[in-house]
Amino acid sequence: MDKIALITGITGQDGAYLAEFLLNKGYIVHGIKRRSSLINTDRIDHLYRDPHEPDGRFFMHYGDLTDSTNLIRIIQSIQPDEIYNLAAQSHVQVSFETPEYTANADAIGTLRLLEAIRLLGLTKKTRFYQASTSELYGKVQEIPQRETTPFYPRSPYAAAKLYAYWITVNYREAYDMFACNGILFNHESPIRGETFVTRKITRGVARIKLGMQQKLYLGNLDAKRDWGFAGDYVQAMWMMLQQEKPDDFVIATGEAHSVREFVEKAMAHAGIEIEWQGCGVEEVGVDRADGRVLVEIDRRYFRPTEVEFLLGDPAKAREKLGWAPKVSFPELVRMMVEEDLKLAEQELLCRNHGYNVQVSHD
Ligand code: NDP
Ligand code: GDR
Repeated sequence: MDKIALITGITGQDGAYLAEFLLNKGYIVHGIKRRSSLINTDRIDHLYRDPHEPDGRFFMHYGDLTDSTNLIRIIQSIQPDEIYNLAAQSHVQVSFETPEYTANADAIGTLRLLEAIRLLGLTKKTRFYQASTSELYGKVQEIPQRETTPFYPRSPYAAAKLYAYWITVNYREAYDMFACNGILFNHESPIRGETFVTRKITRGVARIKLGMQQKLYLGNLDAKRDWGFAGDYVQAMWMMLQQEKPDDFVIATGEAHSVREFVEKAMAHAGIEIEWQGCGVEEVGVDRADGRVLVEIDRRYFRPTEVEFLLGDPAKAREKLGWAPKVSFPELVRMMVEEDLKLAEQELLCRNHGYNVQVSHD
């Protein structure tokens, strides 16, 4: 019998990569998507087949992590072998503006899924993956961060994910469930949400290069992150659920770079060399060739409490799962810039023919 997986957050970056990965492994994949006034399935449309065709292996269900009865009904009808809980209000800065909703979806949403598994008598059948995060480490306690590093969340998002982390551990211990936390460090791709810093930069660089945008406005350039490629990271999620025993794993590259370095590399891939002038919020990134200001600081993008430095130690994942990242930092930046250059060219073409393309204002 083919395995059945349920992915929450299937319309997001990781959901799209994971769905493709599992379909290629022969799984039947079900996903939960939210109702929205505009179509929100761009990232997975290429996987979707007309439901009228026979032998469908990919199914979508309307649902929401804030709606218990909906989750229970979906899980009851699917009887999944594996659930990947990727759905979340995943933007750290937005969580300061919507803390209650973030807690509801990210913390209690996880509890709702675990309870659904328990209520439906699926604790022995259904394996559970929780999308935990390096944001749990927050204020630096130890470098690099590993599974044993103490947590110190620095945002409503991270505090909600802390609850989700521990409730997953608790259900594993209390009910003997196969439930795992993947403590994933930042992972990016050409389909990364446009308001996360990497994609904002690569998209901005591409548009500056093609003369469609003057400047890039950013916040803290000195924050450091351990950035990997999302395609590599979804494989680790699956590997965790194939182990003999459930456990928690850090997934990271073991290499950290600053936002500033990301900007420099992305610009360089587009053939622009920048130098930094001034300091603090007055600092600017200037095109060496013609002195144009291409990067400016905007206070709006500073967070009330910042996470300055995340660097993961993936040794346990390497040893126990046999997992290692394949895409390096320069390859990741290049891949994202190249894809955004292609998109910007398409957008320019549309614009020149009188069509408007939707853009983010963050
Ligand atoms: P995205 O923001 O790209 O995707 C989030 C997904 O969750 C979307 O499909 C979104 O739907 C859905 N969603 C949001 N709220 C709800 C809700 N209330 N009910 C149902 N679905 C909802 O995130 P990523 O793919 O980048 O991340 C996946 C998970 O991994 C998240 O939980 C994130 O917090 C976590 N994580 C991500 C890391 C990263 O670097 N990417 C690192 C560590 C953890 P819609 O499309 O309709 O908005
Ligand atoms: P993060 O990702 O908060 O690490 O959460 P994000 O890309 O939003 O920020 C990374 C760092 O860049 C700094 N920064 C900016 N960030 C944004 N978004 N926009 C800016 O203009 C900007 N300028 C500087 C930030 O201050 C921060 O230090 C991501 C999400 O995917 C979470 O869901 C996930 O849990 C963690 O990664 C691991």
